[in-house]
Amino acid sequence: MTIRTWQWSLAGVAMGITLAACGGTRMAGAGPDPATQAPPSSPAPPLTSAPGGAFDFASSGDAQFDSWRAQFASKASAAGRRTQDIQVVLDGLVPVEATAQAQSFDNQAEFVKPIWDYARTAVSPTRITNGQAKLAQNAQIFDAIEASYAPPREIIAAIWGMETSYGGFIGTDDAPRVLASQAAVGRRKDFNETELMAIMRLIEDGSATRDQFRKASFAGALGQTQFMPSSIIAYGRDFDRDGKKDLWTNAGDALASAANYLSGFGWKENQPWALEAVTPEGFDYANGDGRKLSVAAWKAMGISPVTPETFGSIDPLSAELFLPAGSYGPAFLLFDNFFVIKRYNNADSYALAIGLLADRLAGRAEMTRPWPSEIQMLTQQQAKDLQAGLNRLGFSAGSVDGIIGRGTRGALQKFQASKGLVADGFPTLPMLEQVQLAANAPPG
Ligand SMILES: [Ca+2]
Repeated sequence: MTIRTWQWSLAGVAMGITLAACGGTRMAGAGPDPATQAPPSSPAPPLTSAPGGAFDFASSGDAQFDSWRAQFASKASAAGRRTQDIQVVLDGLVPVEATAQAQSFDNQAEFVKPIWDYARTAVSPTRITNGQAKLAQNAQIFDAIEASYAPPREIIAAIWGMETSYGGFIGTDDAPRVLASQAAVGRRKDFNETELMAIMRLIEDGSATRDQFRKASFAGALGQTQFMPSSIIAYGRDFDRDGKKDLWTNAGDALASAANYLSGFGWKENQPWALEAVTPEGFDYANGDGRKLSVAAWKAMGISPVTPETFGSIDPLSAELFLPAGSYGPAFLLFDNFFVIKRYNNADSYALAIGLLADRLAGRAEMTRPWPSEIQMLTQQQAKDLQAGLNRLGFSAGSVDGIIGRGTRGALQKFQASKGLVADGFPTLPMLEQVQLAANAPPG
């Protein structure tokens, strides 16, 4: 969860700390798992420790990793973390192989599948059935959570279902290992180091044990509702009041934490996350450019929200028109709560899937307009080509990363409008060809 925007910033700042190499005795029982230990490089790098010799890490066999670890251990110590916690979190780590790690991130479903494939998978009949059963089994927990926090139970249940199949699979990666592996190569270094220090704090205050952090996602997210360590500190709840925020094995703790997180980011009670909207014939799709208007204003433009139930008067609410499949599929009016869901995972497809699953868990009907089935989506390389072409033409699509987000869609809409095409901002193969044709045309 939380800030899964994988624009890895190279935030590494040379720390300029010179550490004295020194030999040391290994602590008994603190060695790396022999099954995962990489063979030592030749010559093996020396053991390193902080000034004063407070730390004693076994070499990982990766000099860059060992160097980063020694520097980070000193930094954590200077920040007030206890030596024993620094030692237990960082010792025995062997970095994740760079290629395996990159593949994990490249395979993030949010950015590879068409949004409707993602939504279809996310809102599968099995997940709806299981979710309804979980809501029934945990009715008392959900009653109490709904009474204390703003979001409705179906939204919390949808997050639970999406993140870990309702607690069925919480991950098998070691959070310190995956966070450290990224930090050591300078990927989102500040972010990952902050999360490592949060792990040390959680161990220090007795909230969790080192072993619990061995059950994480490949990105270091933890427990049944997949919190990053710093989010456990900031938003975690001890629902059953046993003194621990146990998001791993206690469903109440995990669900109350998720509800508290969404409340903290401003969930508005009794407002929808989105409503499906029917667009009129001849609608100007350029209005779906991220602008926010009142529902009353959208209605005046011929947009009809499909309102399965009353949320009170929605006319004054501010909403954005979202056309995830352009002119080829359903349209939505997005309300503030949609953007609160994105604080959990910053992808439109994720927030859409959570909302649609929650709607089904609440017993609402399927969308009136189906997702398209016959459109060929762009590959990631073609998406990059589209972005590069739009940038070249002066329609700013932002960074050429192959991720079709709002920036790319907005730029494509401007291009389409300039050519007198249906300006729906939807990237199809024929649209890429048009952009490339224009971008490669000789000037003048
Ligand atoms: Ca608890």
